[in-house]
Amino acid sequence: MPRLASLCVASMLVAAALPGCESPGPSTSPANGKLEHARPLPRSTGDPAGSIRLVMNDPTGRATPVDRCEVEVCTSLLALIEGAQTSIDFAVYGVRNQSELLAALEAAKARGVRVRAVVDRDVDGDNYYSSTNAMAATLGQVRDDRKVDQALEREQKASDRANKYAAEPACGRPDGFAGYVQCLSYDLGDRCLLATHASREPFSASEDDGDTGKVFNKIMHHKFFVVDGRYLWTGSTNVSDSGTGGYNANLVVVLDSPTVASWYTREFETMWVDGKFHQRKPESGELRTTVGDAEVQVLFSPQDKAISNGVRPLLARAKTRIDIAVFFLTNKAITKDLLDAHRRGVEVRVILDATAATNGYTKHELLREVGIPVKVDAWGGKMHMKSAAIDNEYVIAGSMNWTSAGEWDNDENTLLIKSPALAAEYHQVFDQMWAEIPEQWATRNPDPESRDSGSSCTDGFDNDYDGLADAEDPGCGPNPPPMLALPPHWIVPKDKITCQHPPRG
Ligand SMILES: [Ca+2]
Ligand SMILES: [Ca+2]
Ligand SMILES: [Ca+2]
Repeated sequence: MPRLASLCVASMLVAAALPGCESPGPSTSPANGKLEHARPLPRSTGDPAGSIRLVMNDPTGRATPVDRCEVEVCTSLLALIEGAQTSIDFAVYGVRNQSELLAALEAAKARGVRVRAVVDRDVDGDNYYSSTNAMAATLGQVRDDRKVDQALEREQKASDRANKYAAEPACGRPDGFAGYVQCLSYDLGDRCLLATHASREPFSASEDDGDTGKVFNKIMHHKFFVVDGRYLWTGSTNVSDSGTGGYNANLVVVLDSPTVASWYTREFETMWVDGKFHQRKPESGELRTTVGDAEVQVLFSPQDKAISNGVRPLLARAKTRIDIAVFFLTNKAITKDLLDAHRRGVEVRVILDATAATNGYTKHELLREVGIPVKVDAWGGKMHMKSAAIDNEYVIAGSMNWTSAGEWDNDENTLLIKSPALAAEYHQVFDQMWAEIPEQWATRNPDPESRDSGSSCTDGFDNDYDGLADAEDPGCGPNPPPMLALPPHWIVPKDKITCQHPPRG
């Protein structure tokens, strides 16, 4: 069987015709041209007796990542694992130094609970987090996306995608930035906001999810657990010393809902049983239900296009306020939605991660330029919430960074929750975090590994991913270097019907 499987993968073009080989992609229905899901959805009329809880971790005052399970983003998960009776299915990016959770999973398995897991691997089989291999060895039944990554890498090499990034940009390349150039133009009514964004390094092709792109890796980036087919723990929190350990700002959603749990089981089995990840997954169809007093919609990435079909329509409809707490703010279309919301009088606020605020594609300075308040976090950990609340009515939560990779490539889940009670809770925690970040970081950007950023010089962690941690990082030295400039933007009067860059040269 392994030999046949590798033959199937190796000969993508003829695989569908070989006996015993599955078609490499999802099937297409001739009737409507849409991708059919291999796994039917169970019928449901909603879960009026169900419940949803938000847990938000404010990292203020935490000194280092820890191998302990003491904050609620972790204890909420530990309780579910300890209470499991029949099954635990979980999909996580990886695992690092969370021995209490791992011991609880082992104990569940030992008492007869069926434990199955999915993790990320790159084309070389490596995982970002150091304890992932130990967990896989201990639990068994752990599968990953490596084969699909390898197949997608071959396809990408065969395509002309590389040429796109080598091509000369339509606008001027900013000095000192070697990467793919975005020529950005936004309509401000009587004026135009123009920008040329690019990464410093030549090979960061676009809005990356933090991976350097050295090894091909589409990321299995979920962080969810389904317990006994009824309880769901999900959100932005990685199972790591900085995630469930409590060092980063994260958000967890805990549901008691057989309906929503069944959608996540279906997504899990698409990966674990069918071996489909990323572009191989079929569309989910409409996933909406009621859980208690809340209305819940779920979109899985990449098949459900969660930014275009989920996040953006909510931002476009916002009437009074939008509070966003995210890691990356690089998405061009979301930036347009926020500029438009500001123009129609919506109060928009953003809290952004300090490392992501140094990214050549970050859009937060564009928002500041028109008067949208953006604060950059100044604690040692990351702003990792990937979330928002809108109009005291909606909460957006999940694993997805609001980036192209989050929408189009990675395996992710996004929940849109209509619940005035939960939205009020979110706005309140947001207010608190907002007040805790010093006012100077509403106009300037803190160095993420320096005395600007809380415990970053003593946390044992390389906060800005430059290979140098704590005292080794120049930001923590006696003469910290100035922050590198971001690519330029400027405002011009609008003299045409639409805003556009002047022709080059
Ligand atoms: Ca992968
Ligand atoms: Ca560093
Ligand atoms: Ca550090």
